[in-house]
Amino acid sequence: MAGNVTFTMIKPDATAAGHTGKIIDKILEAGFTIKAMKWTRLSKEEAGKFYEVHKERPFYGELVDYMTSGPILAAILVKDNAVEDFRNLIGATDPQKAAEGTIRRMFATSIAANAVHGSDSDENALIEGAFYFTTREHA
Ligand code: FUP
Repeated sequence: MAGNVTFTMIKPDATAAGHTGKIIDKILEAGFTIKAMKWTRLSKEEAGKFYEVHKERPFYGELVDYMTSGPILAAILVKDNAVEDFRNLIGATDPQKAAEGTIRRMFATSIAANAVHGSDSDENALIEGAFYFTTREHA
């Protein structure tokens, strides 16, 4: 059975453009509850570690630079079928390919600056949540 937890980050392009509140509204309207939330800024080392799975990809350096370029909002979200439902809510990685009404279609500017992150599996949701929050913070 699918888990009920996912992890998100509202990324530097979206926080800088003042879209944070509107994106949170969309997330709540879709039925997610917020279990933990943190306004923070990643160091190069932290961003490099978070995206370590992409280390060999050509866009890795750019991705790390971009993710450290400004503040982000990290959050643990709860809902039945959280990972899949949240991926549907944010839309495809490339905002031009994202469906009408999805968060990336509405707020993202490019494939790199794509407004939000959403975990791609239950396992990664837990790993990524633990990257930012201790168990006590979201107990
Ligand atoms: P997603 O799961 O939709 O966030 O997409 P990926 O895990 O494939 O990619 C993670 C991040 O790498 C994206 F959010 C943005 C960045 N990326 C690029 O900058 N260029 C690409 O061609 C693909 C991904």
